[in-house]
Amino acid sequence: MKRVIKRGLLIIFAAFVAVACNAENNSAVAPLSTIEAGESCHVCGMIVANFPGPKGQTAVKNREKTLKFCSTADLFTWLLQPETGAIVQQVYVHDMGAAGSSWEHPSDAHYVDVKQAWYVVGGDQMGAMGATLASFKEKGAAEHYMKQHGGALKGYDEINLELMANLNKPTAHQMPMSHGH
Ligand code: CU1
Ligand code: ZN
Repeated sequence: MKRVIKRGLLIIFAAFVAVACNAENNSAVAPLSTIEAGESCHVCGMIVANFPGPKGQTAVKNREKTLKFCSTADLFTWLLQPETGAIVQQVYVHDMGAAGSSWEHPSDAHYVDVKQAWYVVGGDQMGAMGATLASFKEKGAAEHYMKQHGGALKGYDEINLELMANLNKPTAHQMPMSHGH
């Protein structure tokens, strides 16, 4: 009997902590560690700092070094793998709406939690691996970007492996015209 009550209290406490953390996450964050000149992407091995567009970084269990990703595209490809869930801790993406950020040089001082960010998918600006997800802390900044660069607004929960697989597929209007003989 006593044990049941204890467990009930624990669950309530855990729920409370989860809510409190969520509220705190709803703001820009500093990087876990800044992107160093020669650092390579955990997925593809490209030098992260050499490419335009938003990048990602993550802390994983039992590993001292922060993993870096050349693009939000590579970050999500890694993040959405079933085995990643067991080891992943904090995951941050660049806030492309931050002051001092440009597509060519996102500010490495301004990140946002991957689950709190807004994403523009299918815009006309390319990241390190081609089509990518433009990440923003503010929904308004994402909408503003969308007006200039096209694409669709997505929340974290809408990004899945199917969306990632279709990222670099040409849409109908980009397909080369077929010339009949
Ligand atoms: Cu790459
Ligand atoms: Zn990469």
